[in-house]
Amino acid sequence: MTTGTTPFIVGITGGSASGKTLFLKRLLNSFKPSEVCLISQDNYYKTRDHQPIDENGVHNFDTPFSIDFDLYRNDILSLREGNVVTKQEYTFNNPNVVPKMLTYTPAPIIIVEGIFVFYYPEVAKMLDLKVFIDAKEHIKLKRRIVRDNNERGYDLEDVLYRYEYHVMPTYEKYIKPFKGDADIVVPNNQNFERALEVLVAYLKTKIEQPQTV
Ligand code: UZR
Ligand code: MG
Repeated sequence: MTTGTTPFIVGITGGSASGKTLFLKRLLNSFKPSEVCLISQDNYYKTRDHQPIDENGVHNFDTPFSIDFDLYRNDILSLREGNVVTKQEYTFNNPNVVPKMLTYTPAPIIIVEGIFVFYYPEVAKMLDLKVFIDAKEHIKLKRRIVRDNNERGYDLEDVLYRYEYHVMPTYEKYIKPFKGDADIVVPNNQNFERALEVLVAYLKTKIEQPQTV
């Protein structure tokens, strides 16, 4: 399919549990489904047997090697070229969740979200706008404990170990250094309402005046 216009690509990153998913859920609610397509890096984790293992024998999902980056980049490119892309959902190894098939449909706005989207140069260079969601460490940890227990079925000991040995070092090494590349930094310690309003208004202008190829 050729649309004659090229989509506007927004990259959204930030530390784990900074509020990316919630921010995006709210953002998507402000558009028609045909206007925005979200392609999340979370669905591109390699299977458990291909994950790096740390010195204590625990799987480390927090390295850029944990992601099938080639597939992620190719799917973004394909979507940008106007193709429909399908992908099986990643369920975070939660045995209580049956994976769904996801369909990504080309749209004037494509949102690329995940902890490494500014880090991977081939993804970063495709981004027309870079947004960094920022939150204090203790707030991210609090959110992560609640989320990992409710949505991903992990116990507290597991969450605290991963946070200290995988999540925090990854934030320092692969996420925080790219904060300076962001066009917009959204502080999300309490709420992001105003920032969301500003971003939605800006993105609406991109739908009204699509970029020509
Ligand atoms: P967000 N992750 C899991 O918890 N389980 C998996 O099977 C795969 C990934 C976590 C990952 C990372 N690390 O911190 C987080 N760990 O998902 C990224 N441990 O997702 O940005 O939504 O927090
Ligand atoms: Mg998320």
